[in-house]
Amino acid sequence: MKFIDEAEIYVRAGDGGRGCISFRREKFVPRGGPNGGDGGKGGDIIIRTSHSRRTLLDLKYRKHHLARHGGHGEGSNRTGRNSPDVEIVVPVGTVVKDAGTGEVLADLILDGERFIVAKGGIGGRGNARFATPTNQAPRYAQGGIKGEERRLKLELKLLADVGIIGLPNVGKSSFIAKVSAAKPKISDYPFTTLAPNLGVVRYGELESFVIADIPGLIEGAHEGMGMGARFLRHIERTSVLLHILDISGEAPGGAWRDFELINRELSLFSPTLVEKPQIVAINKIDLPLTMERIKREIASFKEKGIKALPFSALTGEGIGNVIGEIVKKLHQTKIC
Ligand SMILES: Nc1nc2c(ncn2[C@@H]2O[C@H](COP(=O)(O)OP(=O)(O)OP(=O)(O)O)[C@@H](O)[C@H]2O)c(=O)[nH]1
Ligand SMILES: [Mg+2]
Repeated sequence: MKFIDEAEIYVRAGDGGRGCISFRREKFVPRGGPNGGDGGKGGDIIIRTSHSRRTLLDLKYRKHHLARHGGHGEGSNRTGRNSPDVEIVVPVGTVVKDAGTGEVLADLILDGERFIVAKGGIGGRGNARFATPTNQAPRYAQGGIKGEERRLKLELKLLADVGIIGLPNVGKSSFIAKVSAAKPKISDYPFTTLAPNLGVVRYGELESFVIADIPGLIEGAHEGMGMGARFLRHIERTSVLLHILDISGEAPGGAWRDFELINRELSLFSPTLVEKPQIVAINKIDLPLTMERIKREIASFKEKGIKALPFSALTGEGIGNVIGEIVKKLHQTKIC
């Protein structure tokens, strides 16, 4: 289940400021010396990694990154200002390539790593610097060096942060389709999903996370029943599980029975999987039968100390709460 996130961006560092040509003018000093200051440095463009970013989504919307030019030098030996660097924040694991040649410029694997992708030009020297015993009044200064510019291709192998589990047909793929741009197959028969789907979910200004669904689980999955448990390894590295339940059908024992069944299969497959934080959400609240039963179900989960969130993947009702809870849990697990 490899899913490569990509973004192409254009970066341009700032040019260095011009050096200044100027001469001291003072009363009673007829021939003041040169006092043109140097130009300031243009800003660099820096790529920095942070665990707070999960995907390259925001860079698909912001493609141009320009740093400011350095200030020009001025008279009285005043140096032009250095311009601030511009930082582009990317997820840990991002590979930076030259978009033209495909050459790998950096493979950023540590949190907080910084890499200068385009250097700002240094400022030109002012005429004060060129004064020599034989030329005490130089009438020239340097221009600033141009800032580097580049087209970059950023690539990131996406790993799911959130895994969706549940019985077949509960609406796992419908959830992904509603909250991301992914277009998984959705149908009213069990085992519609034969291979995991990945979606990128955007929230807040710049944040996003990756969510994956897997084929539905049934009793005996750990022994190979249904699609079996072989897809569970795809969600072993996620931080949070979203457990979707459906109470619209005939379900003796209600949602709690389904909830326990899935958790039993999880623990038989892998003890670490069952210990991951789970968000419990009951789908299809747009259906009258679900609405009829929902209060009782939420109450019975509450008795066991579990918050069950009602939502509809069809109408979108309650989806915001589910996303909010996921984000909260991701923060708690220090992923976001
Ligand atoms: N009324 C209603 N139907 C829904 C809702 N969410 C999903 N469904 C329907 O439920 C059926 C199953 O949805 P899927 O998203 O394919 O379910 P799944 O859990 O991915 O199923 P498998 O991949 O087979 O495990 C489809 O017919 C969906 O249209 C909902 O909120 N309301
Ligand atoms: Mg599905």
